[in-house]
Amino acid sequence: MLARRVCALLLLGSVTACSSENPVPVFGLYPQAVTLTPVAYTDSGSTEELVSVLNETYFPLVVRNLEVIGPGASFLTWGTIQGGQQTLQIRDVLAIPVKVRPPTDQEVRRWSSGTFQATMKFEVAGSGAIDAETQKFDPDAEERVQVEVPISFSIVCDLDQDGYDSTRCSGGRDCDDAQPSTNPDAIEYCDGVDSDCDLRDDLNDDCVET
Ligand SMILES: [Ca+2]
Ligand SMILES: [Ca+2]
Ligand SMILES: [Ca+2]
Repeated sequence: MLARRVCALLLLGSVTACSSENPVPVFGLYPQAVTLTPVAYTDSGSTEELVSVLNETYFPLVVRNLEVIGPGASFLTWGTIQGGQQTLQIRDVLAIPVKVRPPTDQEVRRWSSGTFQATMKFEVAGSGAIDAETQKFDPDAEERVQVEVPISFSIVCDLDQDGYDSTRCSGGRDCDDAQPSTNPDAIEYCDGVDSDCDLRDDLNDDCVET
């Protein structure tokens, strides 16, 4: 009975389908997956993205139990919910920012280029519902849904895109990651720099005239 009446009145939003077996509050969630801008080892962090919850129902919703988990979570910063939970009145929006934080020097030495995943999780609860049969508001009716928003981002250790990671990153062999003509497999031209990253300069490395 409870399942049917809640389902009947929450079919406004876009996130989760409602069935008689699994009634849930339905609301607007934007975006439903987040891809953050790539972060280089020299960056100060990624561009902030927002995960927004819009209350499209006819009654207040509560958002709570926010957490970010997964292998990439330690690189992320995100907005918190003041007091642990927030009530969204009708048409209210809760916007939760998320971004990749600036790396520490120690982390940069452990990084190599790669893609990381994390998941933002929170609960949305309907704090009341209108009975489909009686058309009366029932403040005691509460239905909950667990929301999971996938988050992905890349850490880039090859800024000049010559195929070799910077020596600042884990296992990196590119001694000048701003110059694609300098890398471990480059020709040692007589140009005044250690072109092939073997720590020998032109004079001591049989350089080739350009
Ligand atoms: Ca490189
Ligand atoms: Ca050279
Ligand atoms: Ca050299």
